[in-house]
Amino acid sequence: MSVLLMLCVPLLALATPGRGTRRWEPCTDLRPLDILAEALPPNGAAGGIRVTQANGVRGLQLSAAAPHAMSFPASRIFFQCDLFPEEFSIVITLKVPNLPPKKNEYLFTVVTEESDGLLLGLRYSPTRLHFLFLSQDAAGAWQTRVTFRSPALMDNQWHTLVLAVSEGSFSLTADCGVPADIMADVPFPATLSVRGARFFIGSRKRTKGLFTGLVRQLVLLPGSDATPRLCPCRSPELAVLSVPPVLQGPPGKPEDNEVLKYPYETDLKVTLGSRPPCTKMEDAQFWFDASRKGLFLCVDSQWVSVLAAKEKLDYVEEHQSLFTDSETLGIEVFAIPEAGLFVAAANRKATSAIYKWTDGKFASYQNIPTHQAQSWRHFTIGKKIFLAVANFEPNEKGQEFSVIYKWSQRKLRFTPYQRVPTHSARDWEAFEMAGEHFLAVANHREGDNHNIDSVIYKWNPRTRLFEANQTIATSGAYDWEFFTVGPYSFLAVANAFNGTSTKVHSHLYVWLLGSFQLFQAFLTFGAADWEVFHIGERVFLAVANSHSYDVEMEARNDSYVINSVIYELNVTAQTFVRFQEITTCSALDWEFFSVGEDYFLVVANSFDGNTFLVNSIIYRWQGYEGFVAVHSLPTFGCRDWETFRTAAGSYLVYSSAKEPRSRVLKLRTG
Ligand SMILES: [Ca+2]
Ligand SMILES: [Ca+2]
Ligand SMILES: [Ca+2]
Repeated sequence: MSVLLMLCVPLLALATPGRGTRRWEPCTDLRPLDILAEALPPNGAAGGIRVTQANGVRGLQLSAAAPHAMSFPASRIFFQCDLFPEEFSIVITLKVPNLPPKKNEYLFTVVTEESDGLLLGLRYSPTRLHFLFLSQDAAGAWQTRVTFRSPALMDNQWHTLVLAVSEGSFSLTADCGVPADIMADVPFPATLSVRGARFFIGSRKRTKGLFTGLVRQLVLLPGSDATPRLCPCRSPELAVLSVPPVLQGPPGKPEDNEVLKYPYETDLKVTLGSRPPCTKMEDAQFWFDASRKGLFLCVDSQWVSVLAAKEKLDYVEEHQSLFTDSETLGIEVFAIPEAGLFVAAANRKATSAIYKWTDGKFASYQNIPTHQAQSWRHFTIGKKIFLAVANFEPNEKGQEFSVIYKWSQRKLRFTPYQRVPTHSARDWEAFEMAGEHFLAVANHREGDNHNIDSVIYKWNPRTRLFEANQTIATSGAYDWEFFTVGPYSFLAVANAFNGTSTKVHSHLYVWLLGSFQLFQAFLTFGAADWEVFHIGERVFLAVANSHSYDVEMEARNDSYVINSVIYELNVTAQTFVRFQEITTCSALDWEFFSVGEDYFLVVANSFDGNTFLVNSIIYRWQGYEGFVAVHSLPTFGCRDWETFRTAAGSYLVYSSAKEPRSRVLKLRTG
């Protein structure tokens, strides 16, 4: 692989599954996969599964259930292909029974349906913990066993174990303690197929070896070690990566699951109202904070949140999971008079989709063939309504172009209007100056060359087509942003990469004497987005820095966690000056919005160097203090934020470049 491509991979990992680059295709989602939740029968149809409470914490008691009751086909989570990840971790929270020393019980297994062969599994005995897997060599298939001396689990308490596997290295951590590491002669196989296999929770498909304790958490995290996500932790024996809702909720609300009714082991004490005392007396008691929809557990004289996910939805609430055909890069929300409100999603695969707001949700409206679409831009010229897509890849015939679509009043659909030759287009910006209409395209690269021209097109009212008007040299251009200040028109470009470094200047141009001329240069780091906004008389320009990389420097793991910068226009000095720096995790978008009299910025944090599961942050304008973080939202490969308003309220929507699901969030106001 050329040096150039190696450089491109980290930078473009999220936004561009680029051609020619080596790409690892995971078979599953790369986020924590809640195996326990997956196995729970949706309607509690299977008998014998009981939710039981022990030491004030809920778990599942499976020993009265048939092994099949807690199983599901592997294909449900291995939906892309069927290879078990070579590197992964398993998190399990359990309360083990008192067993005689030689008795063994299965915590979980993956078993082939046909031959009943065990592909992998975890087996517990009072003295040992065995991780079993099938390995193959020239001589045939072998069951391999990696054995840990059992951590002291038989104390009638809950414990959380993390087993992290990476080829020949196996590591077991109990309650965030010191890990026990084993280097095995036989590595975990790189190509363990789970085709036609099932996951069994608490069994090996048979009644023999059924787990008779309680299990509260069982999560598979493909691709990485979960320990740094869980530890350190205030109550490490209950460290949470993902726990099924039925084991979280406040009592009396068994999540509409009629069959899962529970004979409680102990009385569950839940206090309502404002923060009650939490001392030794209240240990292991719950407090349900109705105003914040949070459930807290009194542990060691401190209230510990046990419903963290819901508690975070205080500021915004999830409104819709918008499942898309493939991962989504840019999104564009727009309204068409008399037709309604729409969102256009730029999808990674062969088609992109437009959704219409129908009965308070986005519903599928139109599919449009695109070529690794990066973004959409809606604009109007007189009564004409357009939507332009930036295509990153050539079509099947090798022709590379982006397309402007026009809304047909007759068909109530967008139809192709004009093709424009582009080079790995990232973004379109539409704007109007003195009654004339312009479109600027961000050409990212041509082949391996990132230092190419981006083009500004002008609408010719006579031919009714866009024609090239000016070219501007750019370096891995990612985004254009147009704005005006008084009589002046500005156009900013985000330059992301020059072939050797992401540390390049992004430029701001001003319209003078019939063309855009350089106004100011900003040093940026893999700049992916410019966002302009006004607060009162003040004008701000925020850049999203996605990656710090230089061919001269070693690629450092933390180079995604860098500062993005907000600049403010100093009118006297006629220049933008640094106003505030905010640490971001491979930021790809800023979105400014206001609610009532408050101003907000939300950032799309996409990657921290290890995982795409990072929090995106909402900042509130606090005048003198600048922007202050007020809310963090767990997002996965977050790519683009948009805001919109309907009669029912204000919403945020964000796309994920890593899973085929965008999310619509409703802002809680008042
Ligand atoms: Ca733009
Ligand atoms: Ca933006
Ligand atoms: Ca945006």
